[in-house]
Amino acid sequence: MSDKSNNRDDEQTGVITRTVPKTKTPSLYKVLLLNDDFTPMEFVVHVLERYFHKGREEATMIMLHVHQKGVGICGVYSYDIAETKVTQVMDLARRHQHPLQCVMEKE
Ligand code: TYC
Repeated sequence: MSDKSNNRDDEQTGVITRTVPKTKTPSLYKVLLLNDDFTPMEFVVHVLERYFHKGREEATMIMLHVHQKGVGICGVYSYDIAETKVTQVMDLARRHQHPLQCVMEKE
């Protein structure tokens, strides 16, 4: 840590104040859906509407993209939000016994 003792407080009171900013911009994470042969298309559209706040049209476009290309982006979030989305999707898929896979990936 490269603190400099060049603050005026130092001369006047002997108190050394931190001059190096400590903040970091938070990393962002993509939440991805993976294709499989069994999860119904309508279920994937529902997931995109419910957890990623997509309208029916955009949700259908993303679902078809995943169906054709194998993977697609649902959204980009901070770590905690992305993790929650992945858990919610995986939980719903498991409850409906669909093999749908949802993962997160650092941007
Ligand atoms: N491939 C699936 C089907 O033909 C549909 C599907 C789309 C599954 C997207 C998963 O992430 C997915 N029923």
